[in-house]
Amino acid sequence: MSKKFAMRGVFLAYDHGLEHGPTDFTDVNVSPSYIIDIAEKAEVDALILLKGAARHYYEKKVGIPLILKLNGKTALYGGEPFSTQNTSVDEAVKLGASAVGYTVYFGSKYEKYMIREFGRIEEQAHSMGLPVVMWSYPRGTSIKDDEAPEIVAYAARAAFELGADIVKLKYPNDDSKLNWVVKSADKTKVFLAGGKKLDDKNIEEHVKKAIDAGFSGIAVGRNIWQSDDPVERIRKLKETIRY
Ligand code: FBP
Repeated sequence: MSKKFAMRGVFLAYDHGLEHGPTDFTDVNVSPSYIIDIAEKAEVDALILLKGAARHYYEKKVGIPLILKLNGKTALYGGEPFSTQNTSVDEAVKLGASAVGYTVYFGSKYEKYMIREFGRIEEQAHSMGLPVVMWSYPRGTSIKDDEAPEIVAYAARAAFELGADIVKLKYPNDDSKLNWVVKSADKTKVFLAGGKKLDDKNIEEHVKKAIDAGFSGIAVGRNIWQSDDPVERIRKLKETIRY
């Protein structure tokens, strides 16, 4: 299997150990090797890890492209959302990454720092030929509804203006605005974020509507590796997305 990074499809996210803590995990999916096994069996289009898991578990022989997430925060922190860089683009390359990822909490009191940090990362990654994925999450006391279509569209446009190749967004709470979100992102490819585990039907319905409106894929975690049959879930999602 080639490691060529596709700008569409299903990305399997597994950075929750930092973002949420092990509360999302069971005895089984607590191990990154379980996730890598799913990624390989289901041939996902990319795997999203932080540097710790990547260093211990992502080897050259893993045939799935790696997106190394460069920033993160814990759920223990209760203030205005602020996610800072914990590793570099150089380290991502050393770990075998094909792309890098970064979360910006637009609307947070600290957005200026994240925008600045993202800017540096974006320029360095692009100068080294690596695509950049932005988790574009408006959040904080000034954001009343992060699923309002105008807020999701703003998050999409902000990612385009800041040079992201791919933007990961929440599903807006008005289906009729999905295409406006895609248009707002212009050249930036739009991916759906997963969220808490829904029933199978719900997530596939969301994905279908999003793809019909021009989304390029989904970057999903819990809805896959918390399910009883992760490989089958991915197969269904892939069918909805591109086959
Ligand atoms: P899920 O599909 O499990 O929601 O994962 C996607 C993701 O963006 C992860 O990369 C990240 O850890 C998590 O969601 C962040 O979730 P939150 O909304 O709690 O910040």
